[in-house]
Amino acid sequence: MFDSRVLYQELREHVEREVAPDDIATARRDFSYLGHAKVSFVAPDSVKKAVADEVNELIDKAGTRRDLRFAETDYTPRRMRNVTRAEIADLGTVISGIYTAEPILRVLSEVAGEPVHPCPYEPEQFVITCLEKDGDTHGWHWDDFTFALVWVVECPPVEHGGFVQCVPGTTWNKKRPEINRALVSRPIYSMELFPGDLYLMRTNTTLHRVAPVRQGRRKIINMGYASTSDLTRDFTHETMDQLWATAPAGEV
Ligand SMILES: O=C(O)CCC(=O)C(=O)O
Ligand SMILES: [Fe+2]
Repeated sequence: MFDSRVLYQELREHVEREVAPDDIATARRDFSYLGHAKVSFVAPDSVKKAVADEVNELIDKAGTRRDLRFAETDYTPRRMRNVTRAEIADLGTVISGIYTAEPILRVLSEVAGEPVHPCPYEPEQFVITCLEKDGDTHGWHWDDFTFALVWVVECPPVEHGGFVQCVPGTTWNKKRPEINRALVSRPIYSMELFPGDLYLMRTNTTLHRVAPVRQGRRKIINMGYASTSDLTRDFTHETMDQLWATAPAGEV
């Protein structure tokens, strides 16, 4: 049986003893220039393994296929299997505990250069995504809230897709998303990822996507976080609300 107190203790000790000021300084610089940074040093292997075990279990238990496109992101494709925040909180224990863990919030705030808060809108707090079929992709989009921390559980070699691409310094006009305009206006950065990696992205001003997977599987958990200014802003949540309201496409 999983003991969340032991895991929390390991996380706290890891952050206190193993995270070097240089790791944070490098990530902070990348994050401010590029809108994203690898932060794989945030958690020890024991925590990554506990998160990965829960992700694998919940995909098998509750994963739902989706095949959607939204006007608000220029109809870019979302072809994937998901487990929602509500399902993760109901069926799991590790992820919801780690999400609000103070040592993680502290490191993320240092990398971001500003306070990072749990997301006040529950459906965007965390979501599991599995890309498993030829052509599965999380197409170009922005997120509503400022930050996302992505834990990579499984990822195919870059030759088979599944890497992340992003365009920092872009903003989301939901009525006129003009994604192709953003793509030709600024440099696109691509990030190779491996199982056990974590990355932080400024997702409200960084257009991003996961390149289509051709072979193999890609499993992640995305944790969304708010900036201080998000906490006092009014949001609309079209894409998330549609994502979870839509009847599942195909098999479970
Ligand atoms: O799978 C990824 O690396 C990114 C996921 C993402 O952008 C999202 O869930 O909004
Ligand atoms: Fe996203």
